[in-house]
Amino acid sequence: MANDQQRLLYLFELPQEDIQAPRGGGSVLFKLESDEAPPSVATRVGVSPSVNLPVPERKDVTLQDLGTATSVPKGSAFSFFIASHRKAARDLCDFFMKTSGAEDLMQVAARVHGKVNETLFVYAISFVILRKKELRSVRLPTMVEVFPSRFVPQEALSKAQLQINRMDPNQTEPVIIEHGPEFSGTHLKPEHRISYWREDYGINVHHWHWHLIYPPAMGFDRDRKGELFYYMHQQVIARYDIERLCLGLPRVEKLDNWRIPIEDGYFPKMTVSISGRNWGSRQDNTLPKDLRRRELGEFVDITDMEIWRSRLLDAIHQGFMIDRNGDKVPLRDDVTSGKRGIDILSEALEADAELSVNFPYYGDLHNRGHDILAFSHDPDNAHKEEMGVVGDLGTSLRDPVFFRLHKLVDDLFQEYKVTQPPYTEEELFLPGVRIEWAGVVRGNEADVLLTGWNTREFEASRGLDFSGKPVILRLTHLDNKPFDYHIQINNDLREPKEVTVRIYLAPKFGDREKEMDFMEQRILWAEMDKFTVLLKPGKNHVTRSSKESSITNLEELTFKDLENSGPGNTSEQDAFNFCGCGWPQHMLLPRGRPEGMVFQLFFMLTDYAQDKVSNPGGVRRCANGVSFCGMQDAKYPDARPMGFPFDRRPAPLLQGLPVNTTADYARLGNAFMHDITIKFLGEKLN
Ligand code: CUO
Repeated sequence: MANDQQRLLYLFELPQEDIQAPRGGGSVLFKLESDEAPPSVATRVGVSPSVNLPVPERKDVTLQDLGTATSVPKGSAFSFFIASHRKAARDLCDFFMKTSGAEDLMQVAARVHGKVNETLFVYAISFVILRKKELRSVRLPTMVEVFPSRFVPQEALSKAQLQINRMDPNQTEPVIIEHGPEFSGTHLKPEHRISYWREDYGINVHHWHWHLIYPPAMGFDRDRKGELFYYMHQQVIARYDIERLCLGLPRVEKLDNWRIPIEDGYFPKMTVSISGRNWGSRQDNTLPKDLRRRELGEFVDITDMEIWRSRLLDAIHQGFMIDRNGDKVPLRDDVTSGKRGIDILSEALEADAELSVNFPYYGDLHNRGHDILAFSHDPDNAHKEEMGVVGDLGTSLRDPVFFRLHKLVDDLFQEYKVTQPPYTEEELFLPGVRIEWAGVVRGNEADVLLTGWNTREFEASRGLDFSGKPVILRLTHLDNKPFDYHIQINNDLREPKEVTVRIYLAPKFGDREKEMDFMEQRILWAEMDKFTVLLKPGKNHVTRSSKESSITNLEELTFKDLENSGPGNTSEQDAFNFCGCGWPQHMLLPRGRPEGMVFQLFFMLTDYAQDKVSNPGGVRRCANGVSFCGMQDAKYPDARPMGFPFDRRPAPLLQGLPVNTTADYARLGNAFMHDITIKFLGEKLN
């Protein structure tokens, strides 16, 4: 008898093949009762299935019930940035949400499979699994295995197929596809030097997963959803800029002039699916143009983008937005509704058409920005070309232009942030608690951290059919050696004190190889960890492993992991799907340099009594990705603004002295700064 995990897991396998094709290496078969199994697929593998998933006829599943879900053509790209595609997703998710329990969802989804776009299908079943309480024990397999063609060039996949065509039919050894660290281009173009980072599977999977949890216009809101859109993307930009500094590249420039060509092109070399449709390529120096994709209902003028940006800037500088009734909506935190100024701004900027205070007026700057860029090579469909990768949630970080667009978005958020009053000394200081020393230790060595390459294997043959043969993807990625933070803290109070420990990392020197002032370094600080600790009176030695980071997700679950995971209903697994979101652990540290690069760690303790967020019904703790992804069925577990204390201008005076650099914050006893070195070994880490 199949368990919930098995019932739903195989809906993710071979998304482009007939639902009755054997899955699980031939051991699993969806059997659509009353339909004839297509013999070509059912008999090809020649293994008799051990798990049969019977799917009775469902008269309640008709094409009409799917609304606009069938409007996205099969085999083509699906983009959450396109309004008509979002509507299709909403319709399909609403339909799947009406099911009750894993068996019902499996039957309905199996009947819908093959009738809608493949990416849309996977998006919708993932969305529903994440939101249905009764499906909390079901985990999602990694996108790398569901859609391998989003992670490696088509050439590599075709080579594997050719190899299979030529090999002895009795061979059972898998074919191995090696990929990286040389990715989409040569070093003739400086931007290619950082392609190992942009094309990393983990950060692209993270981005897909994050947007699955926080989608716009899907008929729901979440605590601090807008603020998290700002913060998660701000941190991605900060980390990208840090990586660029490691490589001697200048920091990314915002795309604020849509009337000049975009210098850097991007050639993904990948296909959307087995349909053979290629992701669109953008030549160097492509001029963005008004978008006229009639088949998608997408019409945007460059002028619209300029007007929307200008209106958003007006709102930021005036301190209020104007709603559809013409009333002012102040851009400040509202205690009654729980909405913060940053949420209001973010929902108008992202934009969430349902949550924006005035969608027709403030427009759709960020989503449409993705669209204009994704179609800049064929804005009017004259060439019938597919969108570029920047239009897809699971591939957009591959393209350098993603970061230029999101730098523009972040620039608007920062414009708002600098209008906010700096934190007062009272908000920053925690009397009675002092950090005596803090740093990092790896093995026997203090303050030197190491990065290098590593590999991770995935089964490409779970997502694509290679004539029923196993094919393994061996992906090279940046990695780091685990380390521990050590923090010595004196609690001078007479009683125990619970504190939040906040840890950030930034390069010590900017692109001019000079120490940065507070404002320059402010937006480069990358959050590394945030946790609570109970300090006893007197001396405390706190240690924390880098693997416990509040931003990271430790593992990508493969089909194999999930097949071996048992019934999948233990309490730790309960919160997993949500927590499965997070920055990849292997990308926790920036690369550094072969000769070593100096970074600064910033530690700060704040009063947990003030940071605490009450969550009625108790909090579902999970170790993964909380800072970037929040928590399931719970409020974001930190009352302070995200990015605190670096999200605002510095306090002009601290303890009576001016603040010029971050080191001036470390004058407070509850903060501490420490230099460390990150060395890139350039070889495979053991
Ligand atoms: Cu995540 Cu633009 O929001 O890609």
